[in-house]
Amino acid sequence: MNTAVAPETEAPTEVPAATPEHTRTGMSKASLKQAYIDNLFYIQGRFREVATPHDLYMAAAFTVRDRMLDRWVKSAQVYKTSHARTVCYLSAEYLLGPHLANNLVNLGISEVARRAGEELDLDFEAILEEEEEPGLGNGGLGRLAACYMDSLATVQIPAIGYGIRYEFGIFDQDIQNGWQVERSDTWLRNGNPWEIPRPKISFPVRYGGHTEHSRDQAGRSRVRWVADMVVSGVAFDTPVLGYGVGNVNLLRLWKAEAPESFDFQVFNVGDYYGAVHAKIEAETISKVLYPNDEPEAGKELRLKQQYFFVSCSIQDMIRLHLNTVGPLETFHEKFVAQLNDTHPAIAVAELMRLLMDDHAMPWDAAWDITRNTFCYTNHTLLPEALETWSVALFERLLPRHLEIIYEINRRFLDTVRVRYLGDEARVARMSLIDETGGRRIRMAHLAVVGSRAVNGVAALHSELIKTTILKDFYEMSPERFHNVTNGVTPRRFIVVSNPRLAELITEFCGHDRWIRDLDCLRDLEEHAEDPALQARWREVKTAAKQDLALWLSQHGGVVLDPQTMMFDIQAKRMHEYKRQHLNVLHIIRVYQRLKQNPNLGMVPRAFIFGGKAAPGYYMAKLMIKLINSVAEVINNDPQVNGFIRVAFMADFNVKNGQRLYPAADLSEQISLAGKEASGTGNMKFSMNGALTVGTLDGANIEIRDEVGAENFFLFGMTAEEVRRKQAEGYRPWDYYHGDDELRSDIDLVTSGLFSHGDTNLFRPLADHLINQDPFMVLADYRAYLNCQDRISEVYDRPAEWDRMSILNVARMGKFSSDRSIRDYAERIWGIEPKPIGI
Ligand code: NBG
Repeated sequence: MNTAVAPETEAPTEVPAATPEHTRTGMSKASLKQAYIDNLFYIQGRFREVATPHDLYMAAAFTVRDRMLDRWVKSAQVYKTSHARTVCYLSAEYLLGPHLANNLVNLGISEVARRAGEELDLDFEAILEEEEEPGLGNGGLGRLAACYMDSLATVQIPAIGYGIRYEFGIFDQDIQNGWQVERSDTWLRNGNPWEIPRPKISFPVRYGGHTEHSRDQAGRSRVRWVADMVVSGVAFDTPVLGYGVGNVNLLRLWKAEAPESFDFQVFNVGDYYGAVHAKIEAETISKVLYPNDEPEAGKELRLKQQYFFVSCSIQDMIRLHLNTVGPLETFHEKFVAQLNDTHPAIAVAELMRLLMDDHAMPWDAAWDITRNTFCYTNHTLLPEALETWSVALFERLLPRHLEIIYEINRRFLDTVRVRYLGDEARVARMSLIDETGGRRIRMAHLAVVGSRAVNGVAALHSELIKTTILKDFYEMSPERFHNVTNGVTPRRFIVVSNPRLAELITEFCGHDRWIRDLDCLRDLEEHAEDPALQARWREVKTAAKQDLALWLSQHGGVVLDPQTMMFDIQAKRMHEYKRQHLNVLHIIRVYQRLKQNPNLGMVPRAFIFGGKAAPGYYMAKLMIKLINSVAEVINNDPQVNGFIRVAFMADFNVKNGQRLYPAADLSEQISLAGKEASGTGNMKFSMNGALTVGTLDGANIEIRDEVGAENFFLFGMTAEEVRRKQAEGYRPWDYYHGDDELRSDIDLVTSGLFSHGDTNLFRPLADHLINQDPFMVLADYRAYLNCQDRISEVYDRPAEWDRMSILNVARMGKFSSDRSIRDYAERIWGIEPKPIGI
């Protein structure tokens, strides 16, 4: 139920307000102009004449933020006085993307602000470009958290997002000589106008030391943790406004600081540098985001980070609860805490510790509350991504938590033994401690045992969880397992990034109605065959392709023809399971065909890539080099470059993603079936009218179900076929020798053609494919090529392509993150919307 009014329709007009507006809250053009000039002067301390582009941006940001604060305070008041049940989203990552344009849309003042800007003679686009995005996440998981924050506010669910205020987010990627080069991301260097520091909201977080067990006067056993390091977590708050509503939720990120600026005891005996060192060590904790896909070594700091933000967040929740409704016995009625993957799983032990050690609650009562507070989302089946921590490290860093985990495990395994008499193999499999090899704590098991609900992120993935990694747990309590298919926010990924498409859709789907209820896109369906709509649809796509082509030519120098070329895009993290190399093999095949037959009539294509590789992931970095090397040869070969070109967009992030999604004709979603938990880029592309070439993996399956099999280019093995082939013993060698074209494509990679004669450079990649090929590129190669040929044929029939593209958009309603959040709220959290009007 949405009680709010449509923001753009109700947006303030230029009619003077009946009562004088406050410059900090007024929504008329006049108020916005005045506010902007005031902010430039009183906050940035600048006259217009000497203002830098950054000053101009800051003034715009503060003008928008002021208008959010008004609603924020109101939301907080309503939530507090009504004792609203609240969801706390615990996530180590938030890949937020730029705030300004999104907040303008959600406030409903994009247009009036643009006009105000024009009258002040400001370059609106340049101001938007000036914003440095907070890249506090690696990829899909972090971006999902950001989409969910937007939707929580929009569907009016009281929520707090808790995380870490990394000083350095995901690294910036440069391409030098075809290789990825990482640069540190200094996103805070010019200040962050969207956050409000809360120095008084701070909590101690302890590490190391030992525990002391005793009995209190009542004879109850008590534990005291004597730590040997304490840091302080300080809150930095960012308001998150919903679309067209008064609800503003809170994103609270923690920064690590030394508890006091000097340790005077140390200082007094003269160890000044030692004292400063302790401060530096404390601040290191929230310094930098860890890239994923990194080898395990030396990740002590990562565990420190996880515990740091979890401890601050749980202490904060307890404080909030005691300040309002109290008593702690009803904690789980006030809060539900969603664990975004296992990164915050230590929360289970931390809540137990706080309830028992600090608040003297007995085990059973504490466990009841804990078990009823947490829910866990799994985001991957890849074994190397399932977190475990060595017991030795835990013992050193979190000795009290290790005791609690042992006790949780002891009690849990007792129930397993009672249920499955004599099945010790099962007990070993389900244990929170992996005893094979060095002893390690299985964080996924901790998360499952400590949660009331467990979910995967797409239908297939949720099924696979039940039959593979969490099979034993599913057998024991099937009622706790759910699926919530991921979604993405249409505000950022259509309205902000593709305004032309948004305008066109609005003509057919009701003024702004579709932006809050994406199912309304269905109204497009009946017009899918209409040549007039198709023509306009094509114009919108071509204009977006022109924008991208222009941007790419200015940033990297590749020239693409948006009029004649199909834009075929694969943009996501670089990973072997995502199979960017399968895409490259197709490019090489087309290249060879063109070389053999220069008069080959073919649909011209621009192959566009974007994506970062983890700094320590050699094979992924080699794939980037290969793409750029193939690009160099093809783009400089006049025999083929009229038909095909290859571009690698450096530094794929949210901002750059917003340039790609609108411009794609074809979206590459070609992971090996069973490996991509969901994918969310697949949704962003499709929502912007790209057709998908994809495997039956993750959310691709559901996208295909929604848009119709005839509007989706499917190829490749199913997850079940993959499983069977692996069980039979997969031999990539046979494919290599059994297919002349495949062999010649792989051989070309190592021929030296793409590496200035160096036949060794790409050898590891080719050898790995021929001998191991863990992600079965060779097994799917032929099917992929055939599918690509079909795609070219259809692209040659514009009316057909346009119809399919319109139908893709029309049927994407399910993939709004608003739907995902409603699913969580109804089926998992049991939380009602708390509407706040404007
Ligand atoms: C990723 C999956 C994606 C999925 C996102 C969001 C991790 C651990 N998992 O397929 O690989 O879309 O999570 O759920 O980053």
